[in-house]
Amino acid sequence: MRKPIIAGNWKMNNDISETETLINMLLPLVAGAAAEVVFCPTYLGLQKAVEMTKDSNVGIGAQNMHFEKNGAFTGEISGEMLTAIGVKYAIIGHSERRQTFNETDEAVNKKAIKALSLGIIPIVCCGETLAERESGKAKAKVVGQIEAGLKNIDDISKVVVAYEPIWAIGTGKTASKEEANEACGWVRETIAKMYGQDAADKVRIQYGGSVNPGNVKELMAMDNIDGALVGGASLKPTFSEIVKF
Ligand code: G2H
Repeated sequence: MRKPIIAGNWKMNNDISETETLINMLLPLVAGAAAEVVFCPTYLGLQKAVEMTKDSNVGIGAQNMHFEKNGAFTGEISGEMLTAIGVKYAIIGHSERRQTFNETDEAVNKKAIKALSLGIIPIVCCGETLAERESGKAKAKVVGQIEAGLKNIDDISKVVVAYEPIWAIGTGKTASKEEANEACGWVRETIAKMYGQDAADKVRIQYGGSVNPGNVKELMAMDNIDGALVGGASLKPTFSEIVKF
């Protein structure tokens, strides 16, 4: 059985003191959740977040990481720096990073491999644009991202994949549970071709894109959906309703 994993992607929201306030508010509310719960604040809030959650059921994740250890990479943070402060997860290849910061499948792959080598669980994102969905190219896009982004992985069972259709991100538009499940199925099928069915059956696949307390239950009931990557709704007290779906 795959343990559900629900992660809050706080994106570029909350300074350190707001991060502290949000954690203080959410911690008691998410306590006792059956799902694995992850908060992903900004880089600036990570250390505080790790300290504040150390005796709780919440793990802390970064929203990105570089694949090199150190060097002339202005503005970047390495996986080694994250593990040094106790960060346990890293979102990799979110569509906002792919679109706004030109992150490629090749970089996603290097980051995923590096994260795993350090014991960080990578949450690797994939998903198609509206134009790709409308022109029947959604499956090809998702399969291509998984083939390129998840090649040469030693232990695929540790990887978490987030399927996030770009047209459903922050738009209030959610993929139907059937559409979401079908696409998560493409992800599992591709991983099965690459690493075998047994390994693919262990990989947790999240759906992301306007997940909220009202739609989480039906999404989580689908056989290929093992969790959620939640943006806007993870900044509110009702995030607890999502993790306790
Ligand atoms: C998709 C999601 C979180 P939201 O980006 O990764 O954001 O839930 O606001 O659509």
